[in-house]
This record gives sequence, C-alpha cells and structure tokens, in this order.
Amino acid sequence: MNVVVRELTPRGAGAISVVELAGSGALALARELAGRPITIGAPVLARLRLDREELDEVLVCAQADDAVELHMHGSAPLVRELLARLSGLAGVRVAHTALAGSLEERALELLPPAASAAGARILLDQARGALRAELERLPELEPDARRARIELLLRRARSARFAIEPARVVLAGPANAGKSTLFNALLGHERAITSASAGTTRDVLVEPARFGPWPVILCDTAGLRTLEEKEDPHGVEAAGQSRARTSTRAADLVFWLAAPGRAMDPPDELAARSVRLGTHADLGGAAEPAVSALHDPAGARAVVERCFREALDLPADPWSPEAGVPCFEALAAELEALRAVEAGSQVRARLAPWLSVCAG
Ligand SMILES: Nc1nc2c(ncn2[C@@H]2O[C@H](COP(=O)(O)OP(=O)(O)OP(=O)(O)O)[C@@H](O)[C@H]2O)c(=O)[nH]1
Ligand SMILES: [Mg+2]
Repeated sequence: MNVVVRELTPRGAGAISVVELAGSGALALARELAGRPITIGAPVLARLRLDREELDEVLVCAQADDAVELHMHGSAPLVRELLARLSGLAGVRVAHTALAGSLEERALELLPPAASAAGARILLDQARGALRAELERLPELEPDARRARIELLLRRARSARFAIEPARVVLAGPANAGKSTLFNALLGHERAITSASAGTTRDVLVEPARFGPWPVILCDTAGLRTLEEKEDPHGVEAAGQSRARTSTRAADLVFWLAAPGRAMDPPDELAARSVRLGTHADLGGAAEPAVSALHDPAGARAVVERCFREALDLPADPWSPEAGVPCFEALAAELEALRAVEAGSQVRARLAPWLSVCAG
C-alpha cells in the first residue's frame, strides 16, 4: 500500500470535510475502514472504524482503485483524529496542506464561519502565505519603516476583524426618536413594530444586516424617557430599558438617535463608541448628520453606512487582494509591543514562534 491522505477542504466547523485517499491501495483502505464492499462510482454511507473504534459516519466516494474521497462531517476534531489514526498505518502518509498550528492553518480554521465574502478572501490570502511574507520582511526593515509597516498591519487587522466577525451595532436613544423605523429601513423589511406612542419597543431586537460589504449584527432597543415623562406603571418599560443598556455596553458602535425636540445626551460610558444621528430630517430642525428613515430609507441607509465606516475607520472595500493581515489577537498584541523594539534581531526572535511552524 502506498496511500497519500490529503484534506481537500479547510479545517473548521462546516457541513462537510473532504479527505482524499490517493495512490495504490486507496480503495482497499477505504473498504477496510468502512468494513463493507465499496463500488467505484457508487457513493455509499458508511461508519468508518479502525481497531473497532468508530471514527465518523461518512460518504465514501470511490472514483478509482487509487482515488477515493471520504466526505466527513465538518468537524475539526474528527478530521484531526482520522488523519492521526491513518498516519499510524504502514504505507499511509498524511500530506499537510498547512501544518497544524501554522499561521496558514489558523487562517483556514477561521474561514468557514467568516461572516462575509471579503472576510473569507482575507483569510484565504493569509492561508496562502500573505501574512507570513509580511512577518518575514519586518526584521529586515529600518526601525522607522518597520514601525510604519506595523501600524499598517494593525490597521488592516482592525478592519479585517469586522469583515470576519460582524460588528455589533445598536440603535439607542430617547423613546419615539425613530429607532425602530430606522432599524426596519436598514434591514429592508418591517421587522419591528413602530408607532406614534412612545415606549413601543421593549425587548431588544437582533438581526443580521449588511452595511455595504460589511456584515453587522443590528440591535433595536427600548427608548429612554426624559425626566418629565412618565413611564408605564407596570415596570415593563423599565425592564426593556435595562436590556437596552446591557445591549449598548456590548456594542462595537451605538447610533444615538435624536428627533427634533426629543434629544438626550448618551451616557458618558458610550461617548467613545457612539455616533449621534438626527432623525425626522423631513420635518426640519434635525441635528446633522440626519436621516429620514420613514420617507427616504435608501438615503438613511447611505448616511448610516458612511457614519459606520468613519466611526470604525473602515475602508470602502474590506479586501485588498494578497495583503498580509495579522488576524489573530495574540499576534496583533505582539506586533503592538514590537513597535517599541529597535533591533531587527530582537524582532526576528520575537516573531520566530509565529513563523516556526511552516506551511507544508
Ligand atoms: N416624519 C417622520 N416620522 C418618523 C420618522 N421616523 C420615524 N417616524 C415616526 O416617529 C414615530 C416613532 O417611531 P419609532 O420608530 O416607533 O420610534 P422608536 O424610537 O422606535 O420608539 P420607541 O420604541 O417607543 O422607543 C412613528 O410614528 C414613526 O412613524 C421620520 O424620518 N420622519
Ligand atoms: Mg422602537
């Protein structure tokens, strides 16, 4: 037997992972694992076992005596276990597309759940070596040029994070300011109940949305009452407002809405993460930037998208082909610390653990 085993799909959570068995004896190995006859050209569902231990239930697709695909469940631990067990068999070699623990494999593991196409492309570039190339160049640069390069890499990491994982964006502010109307305009459908009476929204409504190419999780919240206003006597509205506060604390960005005559300052703790937005622009007197979600939903979407990008300092296009991006938090932290290091040799030593596991 001389079988090469190779993963054909990125490692991570997904519907399926495909592992290829290629070379002489591939079909015989598949039959042994499945414990049943396998016919070329007739995919069959089988439970794979080795030494009586069950490995996974897979679709076995034999194309030839020397070419078989195992369509496994998309589970990284199951795939890792299968490869480890097969690599222990005589005449079987596991070909690594990316070695365990390498920058390339880590990028591939983040790929399946990436929240946008741009995020997936960024990760694919890192899996093909874009980040490795950037890190290898850093020690060779003069200190000033290196600092500038690190700043650039960190900026890319900050924006890539919002292409890979959606930003949490919360609409908050006084009751009746038009939060739910804007929420619906941003989603493109009537998800939330809106009404002319203040205190309509109680629970936090959470929906996935897109601001141009950027994926976001959008939250609509209960409005706050001004001091002069009475709240409902049953405490339900207050419970909603408490949920609203919890939601704003976990937000990457809060749009703090104000209608003409219904303005309120955001709490101090939100100052750095909030953007004020005037509503009811059609009635005049709204503070800028202002939107009219009721009468011009497309215009409101454009203003919100622009403010979102400005506030989080995001480029128009999240993906620049083949740009190296340090998309792992621990590596970004290391790079931040390396801005203060002058000697290239020290930079090389500190980055060595990240580069030591090479792509196969
Ligand atoms: N003229 C005008 N009316 C608007 C606009 N946006 C919202 N409204 C109206 O303002 C009222 C309140 O809107 P909502 O979206 O329910 O306000 P809210 O902030 O979600 O209110 P609560 O859930 O009670 O906190 C409704 O009658 C809306 O139709 C707008 O851009 N222009
Ligand atoms: Mg509402």
